[in-house]
Amino acid sequence: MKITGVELRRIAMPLVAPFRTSFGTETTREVLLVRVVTADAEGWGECVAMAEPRYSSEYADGAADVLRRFLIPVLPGQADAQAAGRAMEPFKGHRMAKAALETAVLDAQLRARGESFGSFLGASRDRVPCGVSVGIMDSVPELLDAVTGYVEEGYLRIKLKIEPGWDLAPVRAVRERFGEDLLLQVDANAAYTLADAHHLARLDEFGLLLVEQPLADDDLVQHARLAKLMRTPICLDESIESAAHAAAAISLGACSIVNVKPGRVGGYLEARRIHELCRAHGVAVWCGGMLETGLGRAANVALAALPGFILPGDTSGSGRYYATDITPPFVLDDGHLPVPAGAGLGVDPVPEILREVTVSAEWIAL
Ligand code: OSB
Ligand code: MG
Repeated sequence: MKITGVELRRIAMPLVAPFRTSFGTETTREVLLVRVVTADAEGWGECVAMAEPRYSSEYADGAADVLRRFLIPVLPGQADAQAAGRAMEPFKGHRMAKAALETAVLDAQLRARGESFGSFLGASRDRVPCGVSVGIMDSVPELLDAVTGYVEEGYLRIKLKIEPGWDLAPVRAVRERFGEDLLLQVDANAAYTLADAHHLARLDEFGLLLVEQPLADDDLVQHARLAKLMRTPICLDESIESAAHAAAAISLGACSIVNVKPGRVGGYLEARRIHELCRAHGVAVWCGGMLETGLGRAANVALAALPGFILPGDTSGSGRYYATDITPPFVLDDGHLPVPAGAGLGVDPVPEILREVTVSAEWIAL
């Protein structure tokens, strides 16, 4: 497949409500989109790097820079996703940037041959159960209102963002209001240290599915210690940037569940490898999210349909974050989203909407 050029497009999407985590508050999602053009088809990749390096070291402007200077120039003349991935390997890190370019190449390749992401990745279902990530709020009543809305929309699992000072009380309130059958989990985004182990163990009484990334990104050994001190299963997000990290975490006993985010691990091919590895070790995985537009969401839903993705993902409907998505919206049906069946991602940006949210676009000819 001959790639003739790549477009880097910056868009800004207003969120329906501010989204607060232990690392910051978002009101607008600034996204870098990568569009690969070939003679036969175009492909899209959404870079999940955020505007500022708070979730991880990557950020959107940095991703655009490394793509423009290093990653796009080494794309082979004849490239498929695997070849593109190999060509980018000598450059360290920048996994979110690499993932976006690899995904755009994969989308173009699959569109050209009429195969869907789901079929290519090995999806075993045509719809996936959906959870929702609920931000930190100013008060518990405000949180209960938000969770009530999501439960009424049909979400099958609720994830509460936590941080020191916003943990036991909100979790207790949600558990008491919605009962023991609600699938409930929490995500600390690395806001605690091992010195908080005793406090974190108090979450055990709430019957949570998991606690996600309680300690720092590089604290695998501390996570293994914490795992021995609490009953709630530990799930890692930020700590797992590759299949090698997942293997290390599993052998150390640092986690018993993995949040798979394709952007964080360098793309859907590496995400699939992590799925295979975890499946072989009896470690459950689920698909995380990064406030994706419909383009990234489509690929995530396809990944979430693989057989090892046994927990509901952060694969919410488009309306969770955006009043108007750049693609036709993903809408929950009975708590599930359909896996797109069309070629490639199976969804396209709506040209007028894409134009409205575009901040800048840059064409790099190859
Ligand atoms: O830790 O999973 C996370 C959003 C941005 C950065 C990190 C995280 C999140 C979420 C929301 O929890 C996931 C989503 O709904 O897309
Ligand atoms: Mg997380």
